[in-house]
Amino acid sequence: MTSPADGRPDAERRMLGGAPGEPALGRGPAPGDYSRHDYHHPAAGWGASRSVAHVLRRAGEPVEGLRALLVMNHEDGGFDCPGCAWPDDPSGLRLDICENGIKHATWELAPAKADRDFFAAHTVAELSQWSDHDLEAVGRLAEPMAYDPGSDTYRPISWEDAFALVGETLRGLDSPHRAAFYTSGRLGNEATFLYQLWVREYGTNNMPDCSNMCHEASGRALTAAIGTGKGTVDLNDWEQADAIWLMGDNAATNAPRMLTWLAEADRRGAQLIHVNPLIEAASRRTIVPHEFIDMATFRTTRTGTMNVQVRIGGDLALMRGVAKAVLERAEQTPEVLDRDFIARYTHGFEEYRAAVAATPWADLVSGSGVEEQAIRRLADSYLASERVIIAWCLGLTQHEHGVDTIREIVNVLMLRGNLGREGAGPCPVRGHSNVQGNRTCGVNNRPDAAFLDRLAEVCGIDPPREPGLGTVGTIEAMRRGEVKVFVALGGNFALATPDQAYTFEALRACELTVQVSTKLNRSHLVHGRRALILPCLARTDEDHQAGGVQGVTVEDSMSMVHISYGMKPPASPHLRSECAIIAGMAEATLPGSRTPWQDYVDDYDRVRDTMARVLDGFEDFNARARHPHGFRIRQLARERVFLTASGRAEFACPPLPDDTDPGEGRLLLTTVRSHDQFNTTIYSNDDRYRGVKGLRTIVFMNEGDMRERGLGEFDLVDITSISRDGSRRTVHGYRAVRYEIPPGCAAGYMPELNVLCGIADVSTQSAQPVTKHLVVEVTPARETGAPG
Ligand SMILES: Nc1nc2c(c(=O)[nH]1)N[C@H]1C(S)=C(S)[C@@H](COP(=O)(O)OP(=O)(O)OC[C@H]3O[C@@H](n4cnc5c(=O)[nH]c(N)nc54)[C@H](O)[C@@H]3O)O[C@H]1N2
Ligand SMILES: Nc1nc2c(c(=O)[nH]1)N[C@H]1C(S)=C(S)[C@@H](COP(=O)(O)OP(=O)(O)OC[C@H]3O[C@@H](n4cnc5c(=O)[nH]c(N)nc54)[C@H](O)[C@@H]3O)O[C@H]1N2
Ligand SMILES: [Mo]
Repeated sequence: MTSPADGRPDAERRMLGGAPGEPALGRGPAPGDYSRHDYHHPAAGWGASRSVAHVLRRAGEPVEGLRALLVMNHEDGGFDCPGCAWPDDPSGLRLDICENGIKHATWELAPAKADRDFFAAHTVAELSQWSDHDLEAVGRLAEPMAYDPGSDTYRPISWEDAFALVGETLRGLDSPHRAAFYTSGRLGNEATFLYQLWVREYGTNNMPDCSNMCHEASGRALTAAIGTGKGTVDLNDWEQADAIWLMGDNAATNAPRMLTWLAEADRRGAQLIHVNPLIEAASRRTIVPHEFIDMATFRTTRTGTMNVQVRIGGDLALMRGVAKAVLERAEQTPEVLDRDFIARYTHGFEEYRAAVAATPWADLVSGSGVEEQAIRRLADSYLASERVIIAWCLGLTQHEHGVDTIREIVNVLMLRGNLGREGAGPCPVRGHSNVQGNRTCGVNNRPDAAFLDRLAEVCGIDPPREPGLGTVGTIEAMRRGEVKVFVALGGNFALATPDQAYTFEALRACELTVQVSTKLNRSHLVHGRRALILPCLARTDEDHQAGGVQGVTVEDSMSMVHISYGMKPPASPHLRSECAIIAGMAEATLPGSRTPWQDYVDDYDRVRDTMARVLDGFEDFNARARHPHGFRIRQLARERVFLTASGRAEFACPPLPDDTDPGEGRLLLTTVRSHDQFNTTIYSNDDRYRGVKGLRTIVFMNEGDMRERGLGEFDLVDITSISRDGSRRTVHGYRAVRYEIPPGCAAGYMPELNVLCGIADVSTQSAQPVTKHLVVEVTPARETGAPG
């Protein structure tokens, strides 16, 4: 294979936006023509179908692709879509697939062309100049590889030698805390359990995960408020709700199967409220993809009844405003509050009422960027709806005040008893297909004592009790030389994390980096002194072990657990399952271990039997996982049993954020996904619903903010972020694009713009990087380079 066309010697620098006067290179395919138009079509529907046809053609495996799709998310013998965590339809009536799930599954179905010949032909220095799209587009990884510094290439290594290297290096460290073990939310429950068992038997809780960048704030807020880190609603509730609020979520792109449920809610007259600085596609209309008559006749259904264009970081003030309007109304009409619920089940109401009363409307309006009248209209809608679900995603979590904002959502819900009853409740929309299951099954750098006690008792190990490092803590510790071995079970740590300059140095300072992956990515090129790439089976691959074909379980956003089987022969005969790779590393690390690692790998039922004894709600796991739709982990808060210190659901009175005004001449920048990417996996440079074609290195800006800076459409700009610690970072050669976004706000794409998030820019509430809340200056590009 030859090098992609744009393999210029400075491509890596330009991808990072580090070349003044030159248009930045995105991480997608080599840029060509670009354009922008207004998108007026409904979400999903025929635009999605065309896009799917294109993806299948490009994959060159339309038959495999189609066969895979037909069993995706099906109750019997299907595999769980490796994309997002939106639940499957329990009625089985709907063809439960979506455009982006199809893109995702076909991307995984690629042949294993990243093999020894490929790696022999390309040095790491050369591959570093390839775009991230081109790296993944090589195909699936074929066999284990080890980095050879002499030739600057990856060379084949046997599985046994690879495991021995991991074992020796870990055993040679002076403390288990010198190693960190990352997970991305794709890992099935069984492998998750074995992974944390290995790490804790070895002796550390250094288990950073993608949740540390994703919904950590949701978990912490809900645990404090209602005694569970998860949402309480399921799809039944979605079918019963009179109002669904969707805050900080681009559902048409990131959870497209939700559109079906929004459309159905509209048909029964529910209020559908979208709170977002951008008017996203899900707030308009959709053609429900499984309704073939609608598809054929272009009949659309509404998926939004009200848009509230909040300013970036203004959600807490907005929700406080809703509470204020509700409490004001209650002075005349006390019945608008659910007094019985408040009295029987909650704690702290009077304090909250006083705090709300003391907050002037002017602060709520300036904090949210929404007029008082509009906030009152939102409150009227809230009061007019008997059963309300509030759902949210990253637009709320990746802020300094993420935890407080979610506490405020729970406050508002509790005022009218919208918690623990049908059709109502809080609903975090999770990201990766099994990110929720990872936490349930023990991946957590701050495990609770009860879980560790059970693990110790059932598995006969002595787990460490002190909290371990999360994602940002791990980067800092690697950079200081305190963590020397970094193991990643999936994901793309180098790119998904903030502050690439700093993070790359941190990874390069390691003695050993180990990446268990399906496809080549940046994290294989930014590596330690020694480095391994260990290729694993993907969700779509059949998994054969001594005990026969194995399935793995996953948990969706609504706590449903079910089993998933691969449906095609493995991409390469040299791949191993994640369970087998973990067991191999564990045996090499812990020679005296009494854990039956090989027995677990032979038959995953044995892992599930152990899990059933350790994890709450997993009784009879093997049998229940095989029910047609699996089972739901019992949610006590749904039954109004609150495992908080007071035994009640807690009102909270967080102060209003003081960081909504970025300062004179500055903007708040939020980083989002385009329609054609899955996190760091970039399929194309298009963003269909936002009307962008062919370009990812853009910044969406308010027209007035552009005028003030003398900027026209597509003008080249430099973006400089001002970090909390005062340090500055610049990306050069982006292009300004006019967009309907509140003044003072701007948006651009992750992972390109992660460069701008300083390592210090971390929420003190959740330890999450504040990637939806960067303070920036946007200026015309310093030198005008060649027209791009
Ligand atoms: N196709 C596809 N599906 C995915 C993913 C993917 O990359 N591609 N990623 C998966 C993962 S891991 C996750 S976590 C989810 C992510 O799903 P989303 O949370 O939808 O992801 P983002 O693209 O980051 O979009 C954040 C949304 O929040 C809005 N927003 C930004 N700042 C604010 C704010 O201050 N307030 C409010 N109210 N809104 C704001 C943005 O305009 C955008 O609509 O999707 C999952 N599903
Ligand atoms: N600026 C900014 N940064 C963000 C975010 C943001 O909104 N803005 N969002 C954050 C969020 S929500 C998340 S979840 C993280 C995502 O962070 P990660 O989860 O670390 O990143 P992904 O891009 O999902 O990882 C993709 C890689 O996973 C590997 N992979 C795919 N399938 C499998 C599998 O089945 N098994 C194994 N072992 N490997 C597999 C492939 O090699 C692929 O290259 O990014 C975070 N970073
Ligand atoms: Mo995520």
